[in-house]
Amino acid sequence: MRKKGFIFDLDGVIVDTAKYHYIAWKTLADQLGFAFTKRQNELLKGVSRTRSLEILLAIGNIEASEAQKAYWMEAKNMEYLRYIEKMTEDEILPDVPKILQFLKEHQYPIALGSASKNASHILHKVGLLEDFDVLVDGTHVSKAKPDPEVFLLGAKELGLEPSDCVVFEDALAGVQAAKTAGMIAIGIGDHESLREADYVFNDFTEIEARFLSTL
Ligand code: B16
Ligand code: MG
Repeated sequence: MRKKGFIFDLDGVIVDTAKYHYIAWKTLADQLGFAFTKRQNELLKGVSRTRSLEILLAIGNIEASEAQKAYWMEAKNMEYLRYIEKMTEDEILPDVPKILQFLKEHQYPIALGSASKNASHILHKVGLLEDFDVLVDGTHVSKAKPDPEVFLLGAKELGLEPSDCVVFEDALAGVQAAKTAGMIAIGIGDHESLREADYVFNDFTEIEARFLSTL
C-alpha cells in the first residue's frame, strides 16, 4: 500500500471561522435591509467569497454592479478580519493537534486545501502554519468547490497521485470536490448532509489516529 497524503479543509475542520463569516455577512445584510439567518449561512460554508456574496444578494433579492460587489466584499472582509485578529490556538477544534502530530510522527505529507483567501493568516494566528507541508487556498485557485481544482493542486504540490490523498471536509461541496478529484473523503460533521463521503465523523475526537494508517 502506497503512503497516503492528507489534505485538510480549514473552516469547519481546523477552526470554526463560519461564525465570524456569519457576523460579517449579517452586518452587510443589515445595511442592505434584509434578514440573514444562521440557517441561511449554511449555504455559504465552503464556497468562495464571490459565490457567498452572490448567494447573499439572491437571498435579499438585490442586484448590483461588479464594482459595488467588489466594494461589499472588501467591506465584509475587513470586518471578518477584525475577528480573525483576535484568534488564538484556543480556537483550534478538538483533537486536531493530536491528529496532525500523529501524521507528522509517521511522516505523512500534510496539505491545506481551503477556499479562503485568509487561510495562511488564520493558520498563523492559531499557531499551525508550520505544520503544513503545502498550502493551497483561495489565492491559488480560480474555481470554487465542488470543482476539484483546490485538491488536485494540493496533490500535485505534495507530489502524490490524487488516489493517494485523503481529504477532511465539513462541507458537502468540499466532499464532492474530493470525490471528483478521485480522493478518499472524510466528512467532519453531520452524517446526513455529508453522506457522499467515504467516512463521516462528528469531529476529530471520534477518529482513532491508527485508523488513518489503514486508509
Ligand atoms: P475568505 P474553507 C471557506 O473556507 C469558508 O467555508 C467559506 O464560508 C468562505 O466563504 C470561503 O472560505 C472564503 O473565505 O472570504 O476568507 O476568502 O471551508 O474552504 O476552509
Ligand atoms: Mg470548510
